[in-house]
Amino acid sequence: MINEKVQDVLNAQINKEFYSAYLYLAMSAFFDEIGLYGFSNWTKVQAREEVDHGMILFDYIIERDGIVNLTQIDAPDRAFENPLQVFEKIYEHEKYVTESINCVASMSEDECDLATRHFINWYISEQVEEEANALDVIKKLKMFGDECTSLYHLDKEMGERQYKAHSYKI
Ligand code: OFO
Repeated sequence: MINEKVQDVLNAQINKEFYSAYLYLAMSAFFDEIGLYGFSNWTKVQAREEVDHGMILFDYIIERDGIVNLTQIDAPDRAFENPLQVFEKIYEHEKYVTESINCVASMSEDECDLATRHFINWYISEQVEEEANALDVIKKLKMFGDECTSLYHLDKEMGERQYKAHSYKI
């Protein structure tokens, strides 16, 4: 049986992961609108990964004989301007998600729920990667400035990202 306070933060985290999927999908639509189809692919693949993140939490709560509580997902802000601004938003968002995951880790420690503390390590590592990915694109975009050829090549590279289902078994 899962600790109730831990269950609450895990349920809140499910909502944040599905919101992340919504946010990345909105970004993908924006990139399609401006003709950056590689960036659109990258953010669409990321949206699918975010759904996986939510589903892993969902399955974990069930496995621990807990109660899944799905709550309303907010509409994402669609005020996108250009690739750099979008990736800065991604970086800020992922830092927020990292903080939220850290809160799940400390709550599970406080409540002596060591299974969840162990489970959440996968998310802690995943967040290091998510922040690093966003930062990597930001650095490139800043370096390119208004240089269209480099942006064109980066768009091609972003188009190669492929979805791989994420799974986790404690
Ligand atoms: Fe689920 O990591 Fe991004 O938001």
